[in-house]
Amino acid sequence: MEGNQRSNFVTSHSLITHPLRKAKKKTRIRYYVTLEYFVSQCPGVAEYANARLSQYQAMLVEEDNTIAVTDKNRDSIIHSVVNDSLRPWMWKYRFWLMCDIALIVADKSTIEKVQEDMQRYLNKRQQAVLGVLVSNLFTDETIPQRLLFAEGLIHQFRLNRRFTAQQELRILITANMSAGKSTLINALIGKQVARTSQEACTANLHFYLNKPFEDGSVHLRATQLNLSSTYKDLMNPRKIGSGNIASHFRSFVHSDPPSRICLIDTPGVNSATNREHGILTRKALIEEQYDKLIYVLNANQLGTDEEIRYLKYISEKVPRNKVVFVLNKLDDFKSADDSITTSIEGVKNDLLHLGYEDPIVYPISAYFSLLIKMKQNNEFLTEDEQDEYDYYVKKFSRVEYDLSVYLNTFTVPSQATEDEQLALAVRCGLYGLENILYGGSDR
Ligand SMILES: Nc1nc2c(ncn2[C@@H]2O[C@H](COP(=O)(O)OP(=O)(O)OP(=O)(O)O)[C@@H](O)[C@H]2O)c(=O)[nH]1
Ligand SMILES: [Mg+2]
Repeated sequence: MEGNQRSNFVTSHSLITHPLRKAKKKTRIRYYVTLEYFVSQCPGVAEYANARLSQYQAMLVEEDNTIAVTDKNRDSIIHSVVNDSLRPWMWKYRFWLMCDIALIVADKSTIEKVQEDMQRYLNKRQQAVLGVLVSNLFTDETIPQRLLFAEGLIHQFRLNRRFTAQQELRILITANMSAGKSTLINALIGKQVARTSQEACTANLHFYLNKPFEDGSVHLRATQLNLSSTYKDLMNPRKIGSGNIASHFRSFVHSDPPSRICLIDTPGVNSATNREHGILTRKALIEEQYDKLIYVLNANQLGTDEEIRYLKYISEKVPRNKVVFVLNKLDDFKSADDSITTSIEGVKNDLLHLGYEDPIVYPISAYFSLLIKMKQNNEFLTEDEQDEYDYYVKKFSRVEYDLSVYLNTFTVPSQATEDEQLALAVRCGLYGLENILYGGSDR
């Protein structure tokens, strides 16, 4: 996916509070027909615009209720929505319509072209006010009083615009099998979007992209575009292939606008039965573009030959300042048998031997991190997940499991005293990692 197509793929768009929901059925149908007409007139309207139109269609038109549009009646239908002299109280519709078109096509010159098309139906004074709306979409100034009735849609457009104007921060995640790469991706996103398993699991590259705000939908671009993919779709490797998945990332580190991020999940490199996994990931390390690489170490399997070999490979192939080392699964440690300090020091020692100067190792529990975010967002937890969550809350309240003490890269946010989930995110290592990845002072 390139350019515009990629930007459209990561835009958020919520129709839940759309003003037309309250309109009469006949009006909704006419509105949809008009929307479809203007969008279809745009050059290069692609799969994305059509997928969005289907969502509008689902909201506005009941299945058995479409009007046959002909060259004869089209103009009068458009007129009735854009400027109906018999129903002057409907003047707001053309503004909502313009916002909807802008949200779908996004591109400035295309929006201006639609504006020109629409002006044919308006007098000079009406044209001027429409112009105020269009220019308002492209600023961040206070919305004028007379356009406040379209505030929700204008706001969505502006958020998308500011979000997509940013450069994408690309982060590739790599490790041996089952270190918790996909779980860490779920933790960073705060949702179960990547498939995880105790067995060799991720078999392809998967690209997870942030969206500017939560609109409740996960976009999947595999062989086809799907703007409302389900959990079942996402867990089906055949459906995903080497796909792109876009969803709003729930993060403890906020910026305005939220960072435009792409997390690249890769297969584990040491599978003996699936040697192609290692080949694929090594190829991606060379060919993909990324700003940072997260190397995940499984704290339960440290210092194996396979680990040292892969660390050496990374140290030779990837610029050192790009690599962030994460020590995962620390929730599994038992304070009587295992020492977090010794494990971190052991990893640091290996890294020093490979030539990394003063390496930082981020200790974490990716699994608990995910549960924290799910809980924070009132998501359903299974009985097992709820039990594990309760157990980890207790465990991580103990002083020896406060993973934030191993880092001096950030200061604990003051809100953590009142916000239980934020405090837990700090203690389980998630906050420190998010901070260094996309909020930290080194960016
Ligand atoms: N206890 C614990 N288990 C974890 C953690 N992170 C991952 N796991 C478990 O480890 C197993 C492997 O996790 P995945 O996220 O699928 O690992 P992966 O690195 O993506 O594996 P591949 O894609 O096969 O290379 C799963 O059973 C996870 O539930 C963690 O922080 N704590
Ligand atoms: Mg995986």
